[in-house]
Amino acid sequence: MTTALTLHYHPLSSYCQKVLIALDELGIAADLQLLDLGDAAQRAAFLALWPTGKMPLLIDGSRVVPETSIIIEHLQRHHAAAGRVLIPHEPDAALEVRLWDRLFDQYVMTPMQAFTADLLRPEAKRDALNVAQARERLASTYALIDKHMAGRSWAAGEAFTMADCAAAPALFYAVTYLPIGAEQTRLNAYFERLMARPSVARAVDAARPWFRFYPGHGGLARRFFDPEAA
Ligand SMILES: N[C@@H](CCC(=O)N[C@@H](CS)C(=O)NCC(=O)O)C(=O)O
Repeated sequence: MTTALTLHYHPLSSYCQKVLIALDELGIAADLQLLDLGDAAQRAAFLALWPTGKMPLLIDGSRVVPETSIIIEHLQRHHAAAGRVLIPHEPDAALEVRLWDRLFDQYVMTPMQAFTADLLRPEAKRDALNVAQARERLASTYALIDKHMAGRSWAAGEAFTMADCAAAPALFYAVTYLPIGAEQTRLNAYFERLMARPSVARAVDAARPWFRFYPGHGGLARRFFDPEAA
């Protein structure tokens, strides 16, 4: 374990959760720096560090490491506890993990974020067409994942990988906008398997105090929002 790492993050952010889950799975300790992009001074300082302004951002000594999939590869390569792996060493198996990581980012996270972005806009600026397209994209990706999960425990096979780190927060928030169909039994089972994973459950626990600020919290199941009352 090392403590020379700093992660700029927010516990509510889906992409930050992706990396929190990876840190946990790889057995790595990092100094977690809460980032409030709504604060002008913090935003300016963060933009100076990394101009896309997207979190999370890993600082490893003098290295600035952006983009979640790159952060996770970096963490595995340089800091993972012995025997911990989220991207297999075998090249074809690694490619499958990168494929599903990318599919979850592009086709679940992105449409899910479109719903959130729309809710954050003033009523007059909302874009019904954009939201309808996001819903269609999510629906077609749910169908793809449901089919893909036949005979699999995790997105890329029998081991929990980076692809599952991406899937967990992406699906966690996506279902608040578009619930998984009852007939999508494999996707439903995968969702439950993800939520039961201790690293994922810990990321959800860390986010819970912030859930009331999540624009889609009306769709959040009571067992996540307020487990005591569920
Ligand atoms: N491709 C990026 C996406 C990161 C991302 O979208 N982060 C969101 C939070 S979940 C963010 O920083 N949003 C703030 C903004 O866009 O101002 C990655 O994988 O790191």
